[in-house]
Amino acid sequence: MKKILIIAGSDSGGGAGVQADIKTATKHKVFCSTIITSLTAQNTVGVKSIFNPDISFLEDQFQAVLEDINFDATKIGMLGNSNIIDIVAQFIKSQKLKNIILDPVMVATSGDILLKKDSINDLKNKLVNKSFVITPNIDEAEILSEAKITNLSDMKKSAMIIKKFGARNVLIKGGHLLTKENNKIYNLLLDENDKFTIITNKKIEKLQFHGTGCTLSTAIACNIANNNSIISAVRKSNQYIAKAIKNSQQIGKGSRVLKHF
Ligand code: PXL
Repeated sequence: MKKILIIAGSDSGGGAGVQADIKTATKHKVFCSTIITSLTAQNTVGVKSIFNPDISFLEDQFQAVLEDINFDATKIGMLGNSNIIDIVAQFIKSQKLKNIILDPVMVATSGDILLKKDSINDLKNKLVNKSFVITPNIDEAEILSEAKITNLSDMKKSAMIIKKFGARNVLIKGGHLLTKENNKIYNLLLDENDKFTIITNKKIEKLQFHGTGCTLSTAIACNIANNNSIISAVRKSNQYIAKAIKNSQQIGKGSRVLKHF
């Protein structure tokens, strides 16, 4: 059985974060251990409050899991602040964690802040260079590359800038970009051979989904753990998320949740 390590925040509502990650890994028949960086009191409408456990408890989680288990890939989601980023970067280095899938989570679908603004540079300097693939959405790509994105050509430029920070592969998710063909979403992969691949999805208008970024990055981690190439891992994960979105449901008063299984 393949094993992945998930380093991410908890979403009490169950739609995103570690809860979405575990469902995704289970559906992929991959075992996952979880290091919880942050606890959010949240539902499908929004985040009420955020509690970050002590840094020493974060270290204990890393030590407990890593002295016992070897992982085929690691997915990183919500980190919260610079202290957490530091510890994650230290453990990646000291434990030689490989196949890092970095979802640079900054803001929730509801608009709530999940990474402090002043920590973005630390994310950029300490984790992007350790990642096998980074998976920003349009807003995150704009922030990381400090460049506005209004079309596919801008997405390519932004991906090249982010790759220069040291990520081996960059996947920019185009869901938040309005294209001329309004029914299409362009996802852009810039791979380790500097080749661009565009993977399209059908745009589902006027609906908001919760947990898509978490789900996609964990699906990629599972597919990489299963020895897929980056292009194949992204394509398969894209098919998985398209189906989970197609079958999504309104379970509360806010965003729809994905059907992971
Ligand atoms: O989708 C980003 C995300 C990541 N992690 C946690 C979240 C969310 C979005 O709400 O709650 C814990």
